[in-house]
Amino acid sequence: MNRPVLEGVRLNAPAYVRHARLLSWVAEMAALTEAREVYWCDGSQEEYDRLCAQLVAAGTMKRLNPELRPNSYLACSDPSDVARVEDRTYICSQRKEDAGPTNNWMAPAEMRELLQTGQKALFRGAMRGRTLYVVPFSMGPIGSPIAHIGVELSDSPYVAVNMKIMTRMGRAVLDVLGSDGFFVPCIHTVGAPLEAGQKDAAWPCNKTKYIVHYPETQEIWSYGSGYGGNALLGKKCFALRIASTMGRDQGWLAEHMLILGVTSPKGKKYHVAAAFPSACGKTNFAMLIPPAGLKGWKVTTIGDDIAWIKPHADGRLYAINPEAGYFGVAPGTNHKTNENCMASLARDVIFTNVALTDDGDVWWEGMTDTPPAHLTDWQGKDWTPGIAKETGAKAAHPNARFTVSAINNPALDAEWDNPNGVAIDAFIFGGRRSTTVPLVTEARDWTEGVYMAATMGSETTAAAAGAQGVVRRDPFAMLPFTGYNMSDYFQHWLDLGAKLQASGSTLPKIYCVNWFRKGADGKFVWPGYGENMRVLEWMVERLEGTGGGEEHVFGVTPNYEHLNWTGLDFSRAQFDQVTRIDAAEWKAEMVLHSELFNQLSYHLPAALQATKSKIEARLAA
Ligand code: SAT
Ligand code: MN
Repeated sequence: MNRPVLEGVRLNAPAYVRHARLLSWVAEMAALTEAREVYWCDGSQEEYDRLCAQLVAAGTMKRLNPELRPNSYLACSDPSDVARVEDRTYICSQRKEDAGPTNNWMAPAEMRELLQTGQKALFRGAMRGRTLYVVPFSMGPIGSPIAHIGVELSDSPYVAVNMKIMTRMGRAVLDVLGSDGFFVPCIHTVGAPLEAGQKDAAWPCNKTKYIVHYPETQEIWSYGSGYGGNALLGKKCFALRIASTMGRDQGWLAEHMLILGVTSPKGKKYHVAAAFPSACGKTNFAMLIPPAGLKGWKVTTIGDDIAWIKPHADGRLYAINPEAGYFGVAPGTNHKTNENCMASLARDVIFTNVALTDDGDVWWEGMTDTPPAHLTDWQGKDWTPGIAKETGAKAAHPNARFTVSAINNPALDAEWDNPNGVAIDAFIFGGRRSTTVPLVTEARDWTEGVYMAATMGSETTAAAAGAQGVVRRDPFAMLPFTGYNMSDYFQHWLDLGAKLQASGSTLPKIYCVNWFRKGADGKFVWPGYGENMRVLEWMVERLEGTGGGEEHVFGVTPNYEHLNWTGLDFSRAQFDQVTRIDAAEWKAEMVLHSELFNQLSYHLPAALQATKSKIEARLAA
């Protein structure tokens, strides 16, 4: 085979790389970005340790005290680069209508000119003075019929080590890829070329940022950020935005969902996939420990953020977690809210933007009731409870994260790595709403469930740059992640349901939940966390046909008697606070549904309009 040669740069491809298109693409990108050298990641532990040591030497990461937090690191980002940048995220389809009104769009040719082909294209020379890391990764168990392969080229070693934890990464992937397998090319640069003699920043990045997807050619181009979903391109960019378009074309679903196993005291196991927006407790729900009063129930984790779901020959929907690790929100995580998560974080973790204790461990808001007397905050400044009281300064950034392998999780489901996935029995959709939306509602049918998911609203969080706590519509918790027209995405869900139903299979039940209703005192009424098991138990009873419920304007909700209250002091009045359906609130809510449907009028499925009219008629009656 002819191996491409670059002028001045050796491609350095190991002999096991046999894929001609991959080799020529790497050569082309190395030439465009003028990378100093090319390094192919093999995914070994030795490589991970070496790159981490290099990041420590460069000042990007600190090694934590090995006695307190073995094999763990703290990275602190540039204060301007702390979350996903939705306003800099683009879907560049040929037709604007195919990106739809919820995505930023630019014509592919125009975007390519800006990033790639123009005289002043941003990627030209963007990696000067840096190493280009070739990161081959599999989303899903290597070789699984539900999995897909990507290759990320990045000038960030921080990205390379995070990808090692978050995906199945390295040589084994190239072995599956062979000489002509399909992969999604993902190119990422922090956009901070180094001139000869220039000292590097601890967290290089660029004020200008572009997170770009070309759905038709299935490419990802990311410029200027080193953080999270902007830079770890297997996650939101591939596993949601590009994969959702693959799913539309191939008849499957790529969803912003955790997957959990729930086993009843009788030993019967169900699988639930649940969609919540970023930073609304997906990781906590996926690792839930049932309260003492609900003895015999067990929850196990398959995934905490993303589900790829494909119809199986048996007529059911099977899901895999395409990821191999968790990139979760640290603040608020503690032994009470998520014991399994705390255990997962005992070792082998990369923390980003949490605070450093004086003895070389980590701390974040909510980890302990009493904060340490002194910390170094995520920006490297002195922090004390006194300073915090005076200035409101947070020790950890609200979107501080941990990166940790799934195998550290004591509640990991035995099937988590099963290449065939697990059969889904129920879907849950949930937003963060202080008012209006009841604790739990069951959809009467698939269409009503799709309507609930499509019209879901949620208060914004620190996971995305911008204002926080504002209610916005977040259909299917996919607003920032659907790689095509949102109305076409709704239609895809309806079509898939109709197809499965026509084949005679029982569709998963669909539920809408809200853990976040607040009382007049501004405090959450529902205790949440492990107590959410009570709602899960009710769902399982509904699946088994034994659970009670009462029909109302938009679905079925349990009465106080229908939930198991053993071991929890939760009064009828409190239950009423979290389940009450207030007609005036719902009339106002329906106005917001109308606004959404107006925005999405192009290709909006008629079945959803019809469902809306029915709800409005019931509300008016
Ligand atoms: O930064 S990420 O996009 O990976 C996290 C999130 O927003 O869910
Ligand atoms: Mn997420």
